[in-house]
Formats: sequence, C-alpha cells, structure tokens
Amino acid sequence: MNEMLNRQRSAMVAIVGRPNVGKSTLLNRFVGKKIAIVSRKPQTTRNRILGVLTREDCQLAFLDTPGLLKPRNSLGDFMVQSVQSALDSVDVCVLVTVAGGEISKADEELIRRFHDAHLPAILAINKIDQLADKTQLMGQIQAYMDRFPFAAVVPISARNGSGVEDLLQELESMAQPGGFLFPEDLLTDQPERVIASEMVREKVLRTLSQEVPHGVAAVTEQLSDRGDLLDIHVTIYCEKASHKGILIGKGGEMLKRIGAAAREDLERFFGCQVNLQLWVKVKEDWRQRPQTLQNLGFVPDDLQ
Ligand SMILES: Nc1nc2c(ncn2[C@@H]2O[C@H](COP(=O)(O)OP(=O)(O)OP(=O)(O)O)[C@@H](O)[C@H]2O)c(=O)[nH]1
Ligand SMILES: [Mg+2]
Repeated sequence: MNEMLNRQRSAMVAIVGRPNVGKSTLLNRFVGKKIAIVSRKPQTTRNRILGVLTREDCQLAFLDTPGLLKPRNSLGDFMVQSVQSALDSVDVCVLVTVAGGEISKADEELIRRFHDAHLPAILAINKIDQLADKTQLMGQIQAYMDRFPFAAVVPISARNGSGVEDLLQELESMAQPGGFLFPEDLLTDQPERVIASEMVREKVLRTLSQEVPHGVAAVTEQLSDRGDLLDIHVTIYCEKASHKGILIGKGGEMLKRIGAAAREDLERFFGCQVNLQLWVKVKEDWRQRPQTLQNLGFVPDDLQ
C-alpha cells in the first residue's frame, strides 16, 4: 500500500485568467471531454469546475474558474470568491493569457495573489493559432517573466491542441507523491443535472446577442432515465419579461433553436437519445439577490 502511495503522484491545478482567454476550452482539452461550456462572450463560466486527468501514476485535478473581473452584482461577488477559493486549494496555477495581448489588470491581480500565497505558476499563452507573427511572443514572455518567476511558459492553442501535451508534461513534473486525490475514473464533480443546464445556457449564450444572455440562469428540474432515452427538463430564468419574449422568439422559433442545439450536445455527452423540454421564466434581478442566487444553485463549493 505504502509503495503504491509513493509511486502515485498528484497535483491540484487552478486554471485562471481574465474572461474569454480560453480557460474552459483548455479544461475540456486537458480531460478530453466537454465538461465546461465555452462561448465567445466573456464571463461564460460562473463557478469553479473540477476536471480530473489520470495517466498512469500521475493525476492532475484541474479547477476551471470564472474569468476575473471587478464584481458588479452578487453573482460577480460569487464568481470572484470562487476564484479565491480555487487559489486557496491548489498546488499550482496555470495563468492563461492570449498571444499578442497585453498584461491585463486581472493578470496583475492574479500575479499578486501568486506572490502572496507563494504559489508556483505556469504561464500558458493561448490562441497561438491566431498569431501570424510568432516573434511577438518573445516580448510578451519577457514582460510576464519580469513580473513573476513562472516555472514554465508554454505557447498553446487550446482549440487545436498544439502545445497542450507540453503543458501537461510541465504540470506532471510538478506533481507530488502521496497517492491520488480522486478516484482514477472520475472525470468531473459536475452533477449530470448541472452539465445539462449548462449546455442549455451555452446555447443561449451562443444564440442571443449581448444583453439577454448575461442575465440568464438555467436549472434542471428533471433528469430521468427511460432505458435508452433520457428525459431532461430545464427552466431558463431571465431578468425581464421582454427578455422572455426574445428567448422564446416568434412562434417559439428561438427556443426551438436553442433546444435543438443543446439536445445535440447532450446526446453526445450522455451517449444516448435525449428528450429535452425547455421552459422560460422571469426572475427579476436575480443576479443582485444572494438568496435567489443560492436557490439557483450558486452555493460556495466544499472542496476544502
Ligand atoms: N482561435 C482560438 N480561439 C480559442 C482558443 N481557445 C479558446 N478559444 C475561443 O475563445 C473563446 C472563449 O473561450 P472560453 O474557453 O469560453 O474562455 P474562458 O476563458 O473560459 O472564458 P470565461 O469563462 O468567460 O472566463 C471561445 O470562442 C473559444 O472558442 C484557441 O486556442 N484559439
Ligand atoms: Mg470559462
């Protein structure tokens, strides 16, 4: 037994950075399955998401986090707290930034926290597939290294996978002996109900423009198995009656589009046919109300 614990190594890794840099895309790439939703809109991720990768004697447990921004409501406070609680529970951080970009305020703030907590960190420079002139990377790397002694700097594309294996190897080299943290076959701690409602929210983010999606929450009311068919019922909450009208669309057109796209993803995830039913309800100003947030499932995590 002791010999096994000595051989098995693990590390808890927080994936942090400003909104929209590709943290969730990277988490999905690390674990090889879509467990976190992704969209072009900033502030897609709202809570921390655990994803686990176990390869031979090494286990990496990743915490994807919301992009760090100044909070503007109770939901924002919750998101900032979930970044802090991730930083408090990990051995190493991956700071994700975009190739060719400047050091953002969020990066500065996160680097300050690495310093304060004596946390080792790796810099992942993402979206290199979009960077025509790779020589720009040298200046960017130097600017970050001037601020923090990153254990490694790895240019990657979370979207097409390039550099991701190098990043994994850097992280594996930082894992410590003492056994695994989670069962070997665990992929995520996201319950199936949360995966289902998040897939619906992703389609809302991808289908609708600016104002509506940020005020949307989704909750799975029912998830039941009929053998080779899953019945999933999800309620979409929005903040205004006018938003409800937009979400449903003319003759239910918009809701149908959202449902069809979500069902496709859910069938891929669950590996079976899905009967998805969607409802839309108004919950005014839910993002401002701590109690409503709790009712909608925004509860602080209990990893510690
Ligand atoms: N070109 C390119 N786009 C990428 C890459 N990685 C992510 N993206 C895109 O960047 C956008 C944001 O990706 P997310 O993974 O949702 O970013 P995030 O950092 O998790 O964002 P928040 O959850 O809002 O903080 C999406 O449109 C992704 O498809 C990449 O390597 N290359
Ligand atoms: Mg995200």
